[in-house]
Amino acid sequence: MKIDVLTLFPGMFAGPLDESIVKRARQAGLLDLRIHNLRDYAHDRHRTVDDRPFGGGPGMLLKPEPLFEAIEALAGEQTRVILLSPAGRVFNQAVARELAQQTALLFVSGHYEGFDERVREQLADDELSIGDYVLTNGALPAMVIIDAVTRLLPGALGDDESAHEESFSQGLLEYPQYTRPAEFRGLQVPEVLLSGNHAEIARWRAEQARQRTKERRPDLM
Ligand code: 4FV
Repeated sequence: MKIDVLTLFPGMFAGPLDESIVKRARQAGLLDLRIHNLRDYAHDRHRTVDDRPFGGGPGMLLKPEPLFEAIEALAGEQTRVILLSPAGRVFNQAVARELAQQTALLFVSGHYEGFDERVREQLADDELSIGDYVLTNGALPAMVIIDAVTRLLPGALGDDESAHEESFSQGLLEYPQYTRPAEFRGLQVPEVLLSGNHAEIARWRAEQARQRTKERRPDLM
């Protein structure tokens, strides 16, 4: 998969995407990730990327010219252009699975009060939000989504890491899990998990996942 990110803060991407599973996926050629500075597509002396909103109001907006030039330069036929903003559809595991099917993604991370509307109208294939809160810019949302999508790429997870038995894979929260020692400070691991009776263990886990989801996230049921 090819992922391009357009941002005013390329430096923020150094680190989170250079570790663990994402690092391995990049080294294995499963993910071709490139970070682009929007300011490189502004050609006036001050490399201006923002301006005041027509009609007044607080803050600044991202201008159309640098964004159009950058997106038209970076997006190919197959590229899905995704704006990141609180006005987007809320990202979740189902959307992560959907994006993991694509061949090329271009994330446009916002800043200031957001984008000139013509960018949204003319160039966006999709718009995503990582949650109902306001961040300083769209760099973290891009990293969150890239992390969730990368681990779904075939071959990204080693065999000791599994994508199928986890939260949201069956639409439910994950069941409680335990590892050695079987007793810790008098706290016992549930007997059923030590029984070796795999059918019984699967039943217990399914029931635990249902109960936990019902208690904590009835909206998922
Ligand atoms: C955001 C979110 C988000 C809004 C103003 C950047 C900020 C600034 N993006 N999910 N929540 N963006 O808060 O995606 O432009």
